[in-house]
Amino acid sequence: MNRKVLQWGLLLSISLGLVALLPGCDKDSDDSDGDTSVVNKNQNDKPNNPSGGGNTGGEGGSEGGEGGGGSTTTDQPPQTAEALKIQWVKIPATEEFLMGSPDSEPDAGYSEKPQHRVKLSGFWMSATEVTNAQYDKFLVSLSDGDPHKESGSNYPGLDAKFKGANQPVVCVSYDDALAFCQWLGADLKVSLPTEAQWEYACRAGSTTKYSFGDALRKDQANIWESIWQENGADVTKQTRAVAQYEKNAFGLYDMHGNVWEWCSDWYGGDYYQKCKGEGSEDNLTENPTGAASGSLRVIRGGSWYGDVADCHSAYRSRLNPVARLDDLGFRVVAPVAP
Ligand SMILES: [Ca+2]
Repeated sequence: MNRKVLQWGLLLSISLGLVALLPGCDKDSDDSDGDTSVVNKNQNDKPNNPSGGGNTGGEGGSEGGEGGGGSTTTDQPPQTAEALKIQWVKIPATEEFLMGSPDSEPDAGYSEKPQHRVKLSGFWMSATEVTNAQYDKFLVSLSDGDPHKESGSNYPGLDAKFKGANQPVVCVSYDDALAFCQWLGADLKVSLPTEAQWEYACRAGSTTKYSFGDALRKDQANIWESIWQENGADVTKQTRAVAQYEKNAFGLYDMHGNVWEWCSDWYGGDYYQKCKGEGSEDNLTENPTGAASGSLRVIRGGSWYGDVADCHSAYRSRLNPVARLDDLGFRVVAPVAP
């Protein structure tokens, strides 16, 4: 598989020496051909034709004052501040879903196997990636010198093309993302999704490679293969406003592509093998939370800079939690009240 290096040059990043692994570059021993050359992206592919309109589509919006902090009930979404306009989608509990990739999947890394049975409680999830508009409200609440102050749209050197109000926030570390969750209101218990929650939500009942089947069209996600045209001209590849592409069966947008999304789990390359072998007697793992410890956090879903193969529903990647990249953001979840 022809892998590529994430925008090292581009980036800012900031984090030279800090990123242990690159999104889209699965370094598992049997999953890498060692090719880390930058792929010369073809910018002359067929223009996409985004579908799905510009409105998020969760069940119910959000209520309450700035900063949230109200209670959550089974039927009510988390009471995050109305001004934030977080659209919450209720993800139903499942007695079982099959997590991971089958042995027959050619794009699967070894860490995606074996497929194993997972049981999950219901939860709320934001219909979209957290946007700059939402994250900026958090930024302005911070005091000078706060360690999160230079994240998101405040990130030094971040190109203006990533700062649109409805584009997903980028250049947020794992801790930045957690701090945003806590700022929403401690009572709401908003957090990053576990990897199992993320994959279940992405699949939305599908058992195929992508939410939409075994192939992903260029017009169904913002990935490298997608080309945008606005006002009759090609547009530079970058993040795109959330909810411009097709939503999945749960009503979630951009689970494939746009930006990678932080998950709460420590990454463990052999974690699925342990789930398969150490679950209950029938190998059913309930509400898994990832490896007990580690140095890398899981990221999911691929990005505008990633290939179509790197954004399939079961694809796993991971990063040093301090990384701040221009194709990495997050979405949020909250528990459903009993
Ligand atoms: Ca995404």
